[in-house]
Amino acid sequence: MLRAALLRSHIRKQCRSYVRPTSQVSAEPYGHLPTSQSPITPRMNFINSVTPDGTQIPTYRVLDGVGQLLDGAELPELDEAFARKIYENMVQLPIVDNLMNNVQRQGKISFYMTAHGEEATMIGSAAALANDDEILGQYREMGTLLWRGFGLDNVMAQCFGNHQDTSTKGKQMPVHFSSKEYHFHTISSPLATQVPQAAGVGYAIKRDPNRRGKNCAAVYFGEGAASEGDFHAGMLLASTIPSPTLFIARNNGFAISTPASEQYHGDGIAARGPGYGIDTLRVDGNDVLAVLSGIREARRRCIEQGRGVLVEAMSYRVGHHSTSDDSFAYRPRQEVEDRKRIDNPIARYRKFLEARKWWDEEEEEELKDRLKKDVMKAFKKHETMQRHEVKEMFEDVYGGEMPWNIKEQREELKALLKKYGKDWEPWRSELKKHKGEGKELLEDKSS
Ligand SMILES: Cc1ncc(C[n+]2csc(CCOP(=O)(O)OP(=O)(O)O)c2C)c(N)n1
Ligand SMILES: [Mg+2]
Repeated sequence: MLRAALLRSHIRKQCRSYVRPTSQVSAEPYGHLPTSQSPITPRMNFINSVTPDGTQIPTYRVLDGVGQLLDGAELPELDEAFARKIYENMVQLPIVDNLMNNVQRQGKISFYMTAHGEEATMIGSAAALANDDEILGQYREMGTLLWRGFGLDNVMAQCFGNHQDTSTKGKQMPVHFSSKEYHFHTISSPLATQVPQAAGVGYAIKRDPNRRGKNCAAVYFGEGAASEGDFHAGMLLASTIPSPTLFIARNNGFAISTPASEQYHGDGIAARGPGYGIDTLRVDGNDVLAVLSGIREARRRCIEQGRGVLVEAMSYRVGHHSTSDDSFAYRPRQEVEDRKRIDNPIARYRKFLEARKWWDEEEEEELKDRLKKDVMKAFKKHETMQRHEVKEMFEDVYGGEMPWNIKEQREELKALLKKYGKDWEPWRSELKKHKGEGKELLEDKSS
């Protein structure tokens, strides 16, 4: 009884402290609620990025479909040598891609992915970044590495996984590059894992007095990957713990067979930036000068404000998703043929260069000839090159000392090599492909 009375008295006191006499209530109809600066309004106003009249976030463009400057557009700062370097890199990409695609078809490598249709997005963005900005790619961004001077030898060595693959030592699938030297973080196939990691890398840059205000972390991801929770985790992280993280969404219209229209109902990926308080721009990903200008400005903001910026580059994936895909099973061949012609990123930029007398037909032929020869030469050199020593398989799986389970696997393979290595033909021929032919593992006394 006593406890119930005490409780009633406690509740009465609490109520008195909350409920004010009406004379003390403010007559101010507007103002702000304590946790927001949102203005008060008597009108009920639902907002959406999908508007009744279909208005969408505009797409920034500099060149029209035939390479002429758009009315009111400003050219990015660009001298002839730089403009030509951009073009040469754009032309190189499909030459490498076509060859490697065929090489995969011949069974010489296990897998390949092209950047067909996204040459302007890749090269324009790479050209806008500093070469020591950190890149966290999804898998289609080989062009950014080539821009930085990674070179065809390294590309071939990685794709063939041979003993010159210093990038991933034959441990990764083709095109899953990694390079400390070129500030390119290791590609991992699980989608969007690179996005929160990039916000972390951006934060690390911000904490480093030698890099703060100088570099950013640039993360590439597809519009499909942006459906992953990791995309939102990364955006939120860069928004609440600000860091110079440049989010580059490559909206190429497809996530394998799923069209972008089935990935989101809102206005693309760009519509999500303002939700995180992140400066956002949508660019024409087929217009290399728009990408160059857009990413340059995004990078400037990133570094100056120490905050995340989002750029959505709109393009069309002209190639199949990868060599494991046949896209004509889910999209009309004619659509692809049309998109190859309309707004073609390379042809459009070439027209711009020709109009300025920075390029001509003769140079075009000379360039294509040279690039094809270079690519073939690198391919021939690496095609038959031996792979890493078998022993290498167990090295560098983790940092530091080799853990017991890896040691156990190494011993198991040693035992199998002793048993079958010399006597069973499939093993004999497989071992010949490796430097040392497995002998180094048998001789290894480290365990
Ligand atoms: C977490 C996860 N789910 C599914 C996959 C299989 N997968 C690989 S690539 C891909 C499509 C990604 O599309 P997008 O992000 O738009 O990039 P794009 O290939 O168009 O460049 C899918 C579903 C995966 N690798 N990881
Ligand atoms: Mg996509």
